[in-house]
Amino acid sequence: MSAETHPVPQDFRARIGPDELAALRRAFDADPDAFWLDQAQRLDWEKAPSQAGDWSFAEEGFAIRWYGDGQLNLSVNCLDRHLPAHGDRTALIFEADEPGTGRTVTYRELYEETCRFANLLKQRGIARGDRVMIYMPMIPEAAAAMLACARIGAIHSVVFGGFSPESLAGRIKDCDACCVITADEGVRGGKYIPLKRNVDTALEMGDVPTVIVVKRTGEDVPMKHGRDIFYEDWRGALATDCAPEAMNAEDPLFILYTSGSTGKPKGVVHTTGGYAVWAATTFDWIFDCREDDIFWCTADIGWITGHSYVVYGPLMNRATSVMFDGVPNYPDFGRFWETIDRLGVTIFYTAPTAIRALEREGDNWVTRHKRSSLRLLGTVGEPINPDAWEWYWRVVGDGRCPVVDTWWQTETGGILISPFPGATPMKPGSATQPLPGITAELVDAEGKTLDGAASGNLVLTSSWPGQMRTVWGDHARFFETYFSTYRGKYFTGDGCRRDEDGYYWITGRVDDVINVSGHRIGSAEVESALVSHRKVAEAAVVGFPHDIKGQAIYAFVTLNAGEEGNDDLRKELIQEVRHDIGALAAPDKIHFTPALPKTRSGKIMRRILRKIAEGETQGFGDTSTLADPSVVDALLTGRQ
Ligand code: 6R9
Repeated sequence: MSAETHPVPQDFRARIGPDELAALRRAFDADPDAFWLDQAQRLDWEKAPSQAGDWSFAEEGFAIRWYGDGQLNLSVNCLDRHLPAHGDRTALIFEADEPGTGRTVTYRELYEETCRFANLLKQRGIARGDRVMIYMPMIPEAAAAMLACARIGAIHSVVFGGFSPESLAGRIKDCDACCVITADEGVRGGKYIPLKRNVDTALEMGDVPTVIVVKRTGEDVPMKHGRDIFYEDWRGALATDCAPEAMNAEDPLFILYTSGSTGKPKGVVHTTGGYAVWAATTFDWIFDCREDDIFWCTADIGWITGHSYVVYGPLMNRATSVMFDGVPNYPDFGRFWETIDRLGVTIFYTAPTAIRALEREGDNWVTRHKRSSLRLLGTVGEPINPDAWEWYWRVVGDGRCPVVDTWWQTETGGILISPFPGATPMKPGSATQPLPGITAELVDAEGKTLDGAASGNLVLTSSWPGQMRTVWGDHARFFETYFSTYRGKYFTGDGCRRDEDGYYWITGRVDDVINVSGHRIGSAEVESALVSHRKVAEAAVVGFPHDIKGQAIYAFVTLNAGEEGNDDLRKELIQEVRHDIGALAAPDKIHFTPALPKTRSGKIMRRILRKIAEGETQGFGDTSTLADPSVVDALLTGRQ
């Protein structure tokens, strides 16, 4: 790992410099409650909170509460409060798949669209506390749909358009949703995605009373009478005002499903007040966004990054946010940089996997575009290797834009470890230091706290406003997943090294979550898709290093007696995973093996499988606990 330090570029001036950052840290240390109440003042509250956090990590059945006696509406904070002086300011720049075919939406227009949507939801009987699924492309109506839910107090759950009907159906069932908002089709990279048809397939497994369809391409799609309506058919008759619900700070705002080590995806629940404070605060601190900035986060709203840094964080801060409905390589590998020049993007936030994929295509795609508007770059989603960091810094940013490597999770609501662009010297590959208010620790396998320079597992010892509150419908699972490994501490699932300067270097997941192109895939989910094929007896799935994706999926599969493992079956199995989960979870390698390495008690030894997937031929550690040590030799000969 490179330990070279890059100072804050000389010409980069940010609101928060080293002194301001030090003052924030001091303020937190001196009086955490006052510090957190101070941050809450960024928002407009219907009823201002008098308390900050109220939480414990140690008790089962515990609750985490922030700003418990406060009341607010998040859509008001994103929209209404900006209207008197800034209604004509651009809120969203929609950048469609075909370059130059998008449009801009002002704060007033987004407010009106949100109110129309909210009124339509109300007309369909949807009320405070109801769950609404959003399965949409990256179009302004998707942001309006999220904000409309927030306005009436409905709980949204956005599902990425790349997930299969089966996945969508599972989520609808888990949170008992009463409405799906979708589009006729999506368009990405010139390809059409049959969103409405996917919804129809999902609803065959469990119906809902209302489906609202936004027309994106105008494709003729089947509509079920009484259930399905086109938004456009109603839009003209809907009022452009809608009184906001006063929500309690701890009322749920959204559920976002994410993969863990075990079982099916969990519904991560974020509540209104704390999430809003944290998304607004971190957006302001880390992106230093000002009046004349144009902010572009390339994430899809189906992920937490899209929630916090395409929609809520930027809008609460009255920023101009780009909503990109394309891919980095369409129409060519210069798409990002061409778009940056055309829109005048000043702050650009993307994923290491995209950076690596574009770096591979050569500097020309970048340097033929000016990029002179850029002043700040960011990354998120997975560890960035120092080489890719240097390329991003040197070629994309011409060595003048700070790079903020931001570590956080669906569960954390917003960024927790990151440089402040105007204050923190950068080390390529390190997310640098925890933000003010965040208390991180490294612990060893027994839970002992490690001091100074050390490697261990990353835990957080105190709560912050953006922390998830529960797993939807399963509070015991919340406790079990995050607080039972190290009693009294939140376990992130990530390994981490801290260097002699106190910089954090996240090394990746230490649990059975595989990070493919920044997307979390649970090995258990892929295994269950594979074993649902009638020829498969057992499957074990691990990650292995991949140049572009960071990690890719390696599946070990044993077949039922008499079945033969060949390329046709490999294709069928990949199809099975695409069907059950989505293309993003498709294994890169499928390794047929007569047996899996198991302990005498029947536990699969993934440690050995990981080594084999990584291409190692020896050094498997202690294999004496294996029920049948000869399995390892058989595995080595069959490697993919
Ligand atoms: C925001 C988001 C969370 C997991 C997390 C970690 C990895 C995210 C990272 C990073 C190293 C960074 N991760 N950012 N690893 N450096 N800057 O990605 O949320 O989809 O829930 O993934 O992603 O492993 O635990 P989510």
